[in-house]
Amino acid sequence: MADRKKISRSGSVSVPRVVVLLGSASDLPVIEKMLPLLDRFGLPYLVEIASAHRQPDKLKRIVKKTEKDGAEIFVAVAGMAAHLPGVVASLTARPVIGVPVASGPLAGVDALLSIVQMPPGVPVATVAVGSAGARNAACLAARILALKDAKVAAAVEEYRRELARGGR
Ligand code: AIR
Repeated sequence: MADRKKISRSGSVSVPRVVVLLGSASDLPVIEKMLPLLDRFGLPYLVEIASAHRQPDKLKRIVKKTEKDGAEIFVAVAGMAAHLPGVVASLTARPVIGVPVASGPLAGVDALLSIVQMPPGVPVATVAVGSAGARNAACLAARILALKDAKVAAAVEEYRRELARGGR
C-alpha cells in the first residue's frame, strides 16, 4: 500500500484537518475503523507512515508541512518503544493524540507507557491500546474541533445518539 493518502468525504482533495501518523505500515490495521469515523465527522485527513526512530527527518518534514498547510490535530499511532506521539508533540503546538499499538511481545503495555508518560509541558492525549483507541482518537479529535465548528458538533451529537440507541 502507498504510504500516502489524502482523502476527504467528497472524494475531492482538500486540506487535511487531521493528520494520522503511523510508526510502520504494520500499524495500518489498527486505523481501519478510525478512518470511516473521521469521514462521518466530516474531517478531511491525511495518513502518513513515518517512524520516529527510522525516519526522523521525514517525520519532521511532514509535521512542519502539514502544520503550515493548516492541519489542526495530529494523531500518532505506534507500537513498542512508541516515541512517535511525543516527538510529534515536540515539533508542533497543535493537539497530539497518541494511540498505543500492541505490536511487540509486551502486548501494548510498552507502547502505552511510552506514550502516556510525557514530561510536563509536552502533552500527548493518550487513548486506549489498539483499534478501540484509534476509534476514540477520531472521536476526541472531533470533540475538540466541534468546539469551533457547528457541523462537526452536529455530527458528534448524532454519533452519540446512535450509541445511545445501542450502536457501537
Ligand atoms: N516503531 C517503528 N519505529 C519506531 C517504532 N516504535 C513501531 C511501529 C510498529 C512496531 O514498531 O509503530 O508498531 C514494529 O514495526 P515494524 O515496522 O517492524 O513492523
